[in-house]
Amino acid sequence: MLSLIKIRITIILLSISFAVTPITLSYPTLTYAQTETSTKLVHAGQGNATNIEFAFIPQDMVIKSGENITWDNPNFYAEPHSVSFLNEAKYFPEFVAAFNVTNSTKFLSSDPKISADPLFVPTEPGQKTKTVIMVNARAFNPVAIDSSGKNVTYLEPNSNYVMAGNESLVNSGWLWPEGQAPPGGSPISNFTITFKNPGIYSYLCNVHPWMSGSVTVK
Ligand SMILES: [Cu+2]
Repeated sequence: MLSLIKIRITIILLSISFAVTPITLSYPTLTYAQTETSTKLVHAGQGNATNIEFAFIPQDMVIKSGENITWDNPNFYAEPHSVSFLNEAKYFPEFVAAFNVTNSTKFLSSDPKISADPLFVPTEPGQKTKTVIMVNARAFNPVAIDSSGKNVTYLEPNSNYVMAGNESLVNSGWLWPEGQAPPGGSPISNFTITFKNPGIYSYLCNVHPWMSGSVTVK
């Protein structure tokens, strides 16, 4: 039941996300000039409002240990992307999640001008808590979760994070084109990671999970 609600809400949010941005499937051939500096740049998404490429460009990077990669969102249209490294599928940061609150908890909208109620999961008889569906901060904000899965550290917007390599989740938060974060949203437009340890690091976008990339650290 709960997962059905989660899936439905995710589909609704995805539908809203795509409803505002027309998609075409003809992708141009893209070239990307890489400058020889210690910081490498990867674009999240490319194209224009009528021809969006949902991809990381370049998709696969090879760097030396100690080098940085910065991801940005260079687009003219307000479509967010994330850079999300997770070591298990269960750490995928969904947009919404179920949270338990005490039965007596009442939620009042902070803005009387909007028509809003939280979504509750139906309660079982005798249940001492109720379960409410809320947006998941780990999906939208920069965050790192250590290898134990228990220590959650929120990062500043546009952070430079040093990757240990065994994290459960490292997420950029939603990267918006410069100046296009929605009102009230975190103005995040880039994310930088310093890779210290050799290995192959795969990542995806939590808005468009078919967008993926990798960083090979030699
Ligand atoms: Cu994306």
